[in-house]
Amino acid sequence: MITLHHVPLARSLRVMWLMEEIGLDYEVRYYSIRNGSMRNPEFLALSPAGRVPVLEHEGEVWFESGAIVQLLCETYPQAGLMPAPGSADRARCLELFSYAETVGCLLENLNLNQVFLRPPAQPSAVVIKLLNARLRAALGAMEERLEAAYLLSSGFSAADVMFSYGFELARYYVDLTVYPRLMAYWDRLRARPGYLRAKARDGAQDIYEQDFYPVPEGA
Ligand SMILES: N[C@@H](CCC(=O)N[C@@H](CS)C(=O)NCC(=O)O)C(=O)O
Repeated sequence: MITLHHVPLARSLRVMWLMEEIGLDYEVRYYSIRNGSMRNPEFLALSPAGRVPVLEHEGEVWFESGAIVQLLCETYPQAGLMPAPGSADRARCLELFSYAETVGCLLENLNLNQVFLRPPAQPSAVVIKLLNARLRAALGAMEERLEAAYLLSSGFSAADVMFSYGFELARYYVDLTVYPRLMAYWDRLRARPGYLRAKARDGAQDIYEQDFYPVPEGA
């Protein structure tokens, strides 16, 4: 029995997509960041910081998307989605898991400043400008480094699932067309049947009300 605790378009989408790539059967419990459902005691007992994803997997409870993705890859090694310890791409894969969260933290802070904060807690235009520049630098560096069809030379992997999730949110803050190699790569990923099955179960996002959130004037 596998249950994913999920918010549409949140980092739990990484886990959902990975489970589709592996071919697992799972149930989904849906939450919203906006409606208080993530503050109920039952959920907080599973997730110490009240965040998604949480995965209940055969009687165990796992949180943190990177850890869950790694645990799933190790539990189902036949899927071949993560290089084994000692293999050539292992270091690159683990670096990318953490790099994905470097990008994730920038996006989370942009979300806080430009989506969730409301007056009188005015967001700082200078902080937004800085976060946006750091996000563009992190994506630009990957645009320069991307040389093959996927991030690892061994082919499609969990590193692609972890990292490319950032595009789902970055598109609200950055003109992604300035990264043509990354966008061709993302198009390749989004054509995968596993991704399409995950998006069909993702649900309607209620995080963003606008299609794009520019850096405020005067920053
Ligand atoms: N490092 C954690 C971050 C989890 C996280 O912050 N999830 C967000 C959604 S993407 C969340 O649950 N936010 C709810 C909140 O901040 O109240 C992971 O990768 O799982």
